[in-house]
Amino acid sequence: MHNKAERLKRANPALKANVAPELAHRVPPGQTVTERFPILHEGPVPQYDLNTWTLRVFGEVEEEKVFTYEQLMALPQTTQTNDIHCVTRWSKLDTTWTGVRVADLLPLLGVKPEAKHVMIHADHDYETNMPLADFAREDVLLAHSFDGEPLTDKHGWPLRLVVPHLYFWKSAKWIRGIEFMKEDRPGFWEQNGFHNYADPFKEQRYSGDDFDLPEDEWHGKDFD
Ligand SMILES: Nc1nc2c(c(=O)[nH]1)N[C@H]1C(S)=C(S)[C@@H](COP(=O)(O)O)O[C@H]1N2
Ligand SMILES: [Mo]
Repeated sequence: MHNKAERLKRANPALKANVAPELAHRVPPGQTVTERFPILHEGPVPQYDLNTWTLRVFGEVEEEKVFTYEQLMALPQTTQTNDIHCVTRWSKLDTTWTGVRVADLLPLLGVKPEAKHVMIHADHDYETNMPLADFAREDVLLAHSFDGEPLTDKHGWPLRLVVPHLYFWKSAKWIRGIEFMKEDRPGFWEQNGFHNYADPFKEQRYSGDDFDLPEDEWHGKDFD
């Protein structure tokens, strides 16, 4: 009986996910869909004054740049709807974000051809890395709003990254810097047992088998 259930799950992804069969292909293996919006991060929630908040662009660029919040808001704004997938096994479908597309910002940054990777710097001392090609994808957003409202403090106000095609830890909240790099370097979770690339459809959760994350921990967390 048990084995049959296991076989069925493998054969039919719709049984794996708690969603209608026509949505099942959007839910990566091992994920459960939630209507909630869990809140996950390390450390305290930062507070900012938008008059002094800045986003710094550095590393492999012609010259360092610092953007104010006002300057970013003056750039073309995009609203998009995408799914998000957290390594703690929740996925949320059809989340709507507004902000500046990285693809629209990149041409203004003078990125050197040697740059192949990026490190996203966020408060407090959070870092996450990805290939420049992934960062430059059309659906990667510097988001200031969720569902038409400014981000709540806990979800990353005033600015967070949204990288729909990778596990959600790559979508850094409270971002303050973008560093362009020749060589890859692991960020915070990538140094702490999480996969360096993090494709949810390939279940790239951890870099080794010995990593023991309580995968249901989000049930006990804050959410809205
Ligand atoms: N600055 C910062 N960004 C962060 C984190 C963090 O600890 N610090 N946690 C990451 C993780 S592990 C996840 S799952 C998502 C959670 O985003 P949410 O709280 O909006 O659901 O934020 C990511 N961004
Ligand atoms: Mo996470």
